[in-house]
Amino acid sequence: MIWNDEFETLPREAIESLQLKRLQQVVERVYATVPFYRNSLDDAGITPDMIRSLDDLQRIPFTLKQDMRDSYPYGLFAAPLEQIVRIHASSGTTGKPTVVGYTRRDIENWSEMMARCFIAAGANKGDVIHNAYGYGLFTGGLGAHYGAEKVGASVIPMSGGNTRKQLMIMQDFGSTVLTCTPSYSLFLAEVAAEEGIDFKNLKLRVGIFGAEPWSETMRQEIEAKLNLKAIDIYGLSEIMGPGVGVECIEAQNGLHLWEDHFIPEIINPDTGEVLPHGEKGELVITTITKEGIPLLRYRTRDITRILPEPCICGRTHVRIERLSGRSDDMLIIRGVNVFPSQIESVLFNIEGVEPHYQLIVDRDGTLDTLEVQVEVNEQTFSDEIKVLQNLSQQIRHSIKEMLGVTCQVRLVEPKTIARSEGKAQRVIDRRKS
Ligand code: DLL
Repeated sequence: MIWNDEFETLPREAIESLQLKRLQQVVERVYATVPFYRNSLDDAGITPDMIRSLDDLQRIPFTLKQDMRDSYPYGLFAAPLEQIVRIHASSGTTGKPTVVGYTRRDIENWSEMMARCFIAAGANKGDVIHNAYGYGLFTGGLGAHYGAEKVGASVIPMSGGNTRKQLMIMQDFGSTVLTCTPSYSLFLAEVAAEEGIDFKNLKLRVGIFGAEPWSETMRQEIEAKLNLKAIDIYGLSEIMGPGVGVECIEAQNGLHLWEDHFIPEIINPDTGEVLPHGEKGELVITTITKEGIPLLRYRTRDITRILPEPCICGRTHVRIERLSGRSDDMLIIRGVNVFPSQIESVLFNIEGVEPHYQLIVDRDGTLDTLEVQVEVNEQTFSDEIKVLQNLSQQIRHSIKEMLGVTCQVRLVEPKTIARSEGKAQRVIDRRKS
């Protein structure tokens, strides 16, 4: 099923000519209305009429998260506040949040893209969508909500938290689709097991999970524990919120990125050089329909590659590969680049280990140290010391073998690593403090 047949299956040439027209319009718009863009384009010696082909996009300077912080709160808005009908913000780990504003048309486009995502994920009218993304300044809750309503499904606006109540509602209301972070879905599974609730007796069919990195192995774990198809959804508040890209249920392989609204590029994060399709690097997105806060060449810091091959589902928009981490939360441990998702993959393939872990990075003198704290299951925990020692040896060994980094492993009791209702905190980097 496809929500918007006309736009989701446009031939390549039609997508590109639409992109060029819209790119020209957005460059004109920000040049006229946003002093930051006028200055940065002037500095680069570019005027809007110089954008004559999609290749000219490469002449435009990047926009960074810091640029958004510097113009806090409304400095990058391209529409007056009278036209802004919604404001969201993403909480950074440091300093002020990044603020985004939406015009009525922006909300309509966002709902349309989220509707496409729900249909691509296999949800539809008649579904009961249990939305456990947080409602509030975070874009997850309301973003999914509007898309679900647009599709005509029955939305339950649960928001995060109150896990036992979530399970009760899921059972009693007959929820068929679950939307939340992947880590929260596993927490739901854990509490369900404590309560003696078997997901096989629930009506859930599909889960649409995103907002944080997760691995293919975690997908298998979620699908088995929650007895549903787990679909990956990507988005970021700066660009829109959830729904920038989504997997289709037909292929479950790569996320279609809505190219009639966004132009994706992949760059080398160190040099800024644009990389050809298929190569891995940092995703850069230009919004071409947004009115409230259009962004030119926004550096997402997310690492992926563009998969241009046609998809079996019939959508013509390119796919991006499952996100494999961020260029800025990439850990460098004694010179080795390590993404938390790689460690996760190693852990999840080891018998007796639970999908809950935390990485503690520290410094001993001049030497970086990595401690991997991971929960073991009840059964393993009650085993002899020797068994536990062997298990931690095995984890150490696998991580060394797969990633080339030496670490300490600390096996912890079941349910001791803090659970999150939203994004899980996987890394504690003490070197920074
Ligand atoms: O997390 C929007 C969202 C809500 C997406 C619900 C999907 C579902 P922010 O809080 O601004 O927005 O965080 C955006 O989260 O740059 C990625 O690093 C990460 N992220 C989002 N989706 C995925 C995903 C929302 N599917 C940041 N896989 C992004 C990996 C993801 N990382």
